[in-house]
Amino acid sequence: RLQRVYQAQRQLCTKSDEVRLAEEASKKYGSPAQTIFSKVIDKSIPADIIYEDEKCLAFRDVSPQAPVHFLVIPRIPIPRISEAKDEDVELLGHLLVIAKNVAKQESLKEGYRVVINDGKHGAQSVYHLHIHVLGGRQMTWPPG
Ligand code: TR5
Repeated sequence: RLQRVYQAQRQLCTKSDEVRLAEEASKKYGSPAQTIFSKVIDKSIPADIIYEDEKCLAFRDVSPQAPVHFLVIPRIPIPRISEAKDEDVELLGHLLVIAKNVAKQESLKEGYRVVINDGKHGAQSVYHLHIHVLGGRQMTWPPG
């Protein structure tokens, strides 16, 4: 049901609205607002969680851009990769290792793409650090 509501909202958006949404999100950033991903972590909203441990979790993207599209997020709310601290080195490494392990669990044998969007120019729309993993189809380069 959540996915249907979300997709109905998204269908009202054009491609340039995607950029506008990201711009609005980047303006709001700076307030200590909890993002939607905090609610995924505390399980106050439903998500299709495919892996979790004490540091992070992985769940399917509600608006998948490939046959397999999941996100890996830290439990602590780092807003964006550019705001990560040098001391986060171990956590950041952990997130990448989990992205790789879950990609294997998802049988992405032909390869996949790993993406982190940062800020307005990166078209980030949720200000809780997340690693996208997309696979199950041929990707192209450069990204839009
Ligand atoms: O644009 P960026 O890189 O910030 O990526 C945010 C991603 O979060 C997008 O791919 C969205 O489709 C995804 N997203 C947004 C919501 C959401 C989600 N994935 C799973 N579950 C979600 N819920 C419950 N709510 C969202 N607003």
